Amino acid sequence: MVNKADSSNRRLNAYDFYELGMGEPFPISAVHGTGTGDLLDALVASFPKSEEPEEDESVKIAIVGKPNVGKSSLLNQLLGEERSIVSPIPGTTRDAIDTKIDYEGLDVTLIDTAGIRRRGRIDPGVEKYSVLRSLRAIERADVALLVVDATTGLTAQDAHIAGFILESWKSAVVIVNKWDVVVKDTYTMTNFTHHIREELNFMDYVPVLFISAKTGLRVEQVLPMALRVQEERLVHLSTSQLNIVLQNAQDKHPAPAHAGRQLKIYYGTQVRNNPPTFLLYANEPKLSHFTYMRFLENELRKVYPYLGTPIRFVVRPRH
Ligand SMILES: Nc1nc2c(ncn2[C@@H]2O[C@H](COP(=O)(O)OP(=O)(O)OP(=O)(O)O)[C@@H](O)[C@H]2O)c(=O)[nH]1
Ligand SMILES: [Mg+2]
Repeated sequence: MVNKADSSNRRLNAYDFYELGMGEPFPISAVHGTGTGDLLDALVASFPKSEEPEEDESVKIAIVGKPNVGKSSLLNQLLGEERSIVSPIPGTTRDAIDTKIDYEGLDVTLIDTAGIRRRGRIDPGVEKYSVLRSLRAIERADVALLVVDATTGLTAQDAHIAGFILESWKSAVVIVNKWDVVVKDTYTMTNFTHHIREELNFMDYVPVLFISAKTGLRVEQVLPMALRVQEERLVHLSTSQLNIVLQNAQDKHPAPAHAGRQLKIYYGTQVRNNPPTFLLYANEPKLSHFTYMRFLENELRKVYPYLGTPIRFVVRPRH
């Protein structure tokens, strides 16, 4: 770190410090703040990447969704007591609240979060902070309960949160709340499910529950479903099972050729779980286009559904 690098002249000279042989010099000014961002980036990049699980071994379930959809009401129903503040003013819960419970002998942490506002509509200050807390809650969780409001239908903002859950490789259950106020006929639930499947077509493996956090309707199904989805993260598929799927899929529908070249997957193996991650060896990984990988994923899910859980393919070359 080369301090007091205030003028552009000094900034240039700072590079003389390369000669010290102590690695890259960072010209900064502690007074003016110049260069400190780069220094921080480099510092953070040098931290060891810890994959170690938190000491807390409990199953972590985050309750996420837009403001006012009923996240805190759901938490209260799950706990059977008024633990977090329920109010009709959007954005009441500013911080994530962790509640540890013992569910039939299993340690579970429920994380109630502040609502996630759509990007660009976040007020500065506290609102922004609470959004970051929500996204962090998803990162800390194993399973996210995505609570949506039945009275408004699924919005772009809900889909955005779902996208974030998927990007973080977390499992999800969609909870359609306030089902008590919906005027229903025989088809309402089917139509609503269809609507969700369409809007969240990148996540068609998620289970959907229709509940009322107010009346308690089907709330008793929420935790069993969340825990079932969590177990799917730990499923291990044998190499032989996986290769049968890969072979059959390619026989049924070979990868389309691009400029005369065609992806050929030779074999695969599950290298990780939580979530299930498959290493596939192929002739040319760069030929693995999204649509074909999606097809393979769907074929795999026909054999093992991985309810509510994303699965990951990593394609490597084998010459
Ligand atoms: N009719 C009906 N109203 C509900 C239901 N669940 C919640 N509400 C109402 O919706 C409003 C918001 O509920 P909260 O539980 O505070 O919502 P939240 O998602 O935690 O809101 P923020 O923390 O502010 O993001 C309150 O007026 C609740 O009474 C439900 O199932 N049915
Ligand atoms: Mg709340």
